[in-house]
Amino acid sequence: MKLSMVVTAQQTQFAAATFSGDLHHNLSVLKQMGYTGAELAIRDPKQIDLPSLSALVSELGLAVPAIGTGQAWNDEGLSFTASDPSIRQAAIERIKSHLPLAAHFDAVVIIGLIRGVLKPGDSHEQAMEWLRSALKDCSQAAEDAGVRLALEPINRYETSLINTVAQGMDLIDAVGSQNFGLLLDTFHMNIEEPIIEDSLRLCNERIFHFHVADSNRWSPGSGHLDFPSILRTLIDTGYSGFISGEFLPLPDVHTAGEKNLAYLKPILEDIYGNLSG
Ligand code: LER
Ligand code: MN
Repeated sequence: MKLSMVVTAQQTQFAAATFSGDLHHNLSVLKQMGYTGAELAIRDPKQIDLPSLSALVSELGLAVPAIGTGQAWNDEGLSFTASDPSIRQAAIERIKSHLPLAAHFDAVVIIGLIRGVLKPGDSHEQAMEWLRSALKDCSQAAEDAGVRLALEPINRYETSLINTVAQGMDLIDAVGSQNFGLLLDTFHMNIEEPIIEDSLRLCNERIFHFHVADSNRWSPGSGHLDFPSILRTLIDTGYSGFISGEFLPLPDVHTAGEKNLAYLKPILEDIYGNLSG
């Protein structure tokens, strides 16, 4: 079963970076729990020793389905839509610098908050133009590297740039690359999408990656989201990638990770059992 969790490879201020701290320890714990993948949040690939990371991941037999890049915004302020062109360019170069790592692991590269956050008075139209241009540039490089990019619609309290799946689909049309799709996150969808299942169907084969958290951003099963229905719809779209846990480490990281697995496994077994039966 393709279940993963977000693990941060470098220290960050992001609250829902579920596992942070010693990477070797965290990946081992994840494996022991029964996860088969680790989504790695990496602020700067330059500071990652690929041979040792690769050896660690293969020793544990874990897949790396996705690489999160949002820490470059959170911790360094890099953004595709900053008014300073040198910051925009640095953000583009940072995303491109993830491509060799992503190609190595066959992971998608996540475009989260590196798209930027508008300040009061900034022009939304101008920001969207910079965003489209950055994404075209990065998608071309991603195509050349054989890597897929997944932009995550993020709720309105974190950014005003691409909150919904429909806005994400418009961006996909504008960017015009087969290698550019979306990462959908049930926490954000619960805030922004009128009917989560309809939005999953709208995105369909452009769902490149999937984050799960419940309505309160605790692990699935802790809030009011209808995961049996959401996951059935997701799998009906043909999605065969990882279902990646990105939730608050509450009441503690271990309990949250165990609860996620214990809650999702029977739901997925039921869905897959019905598909094959
Ligand atoms: C990252 O995947 C995410 O969901 C955002 O909330 C980051 O700010
Ligand atoms: Mn997310």
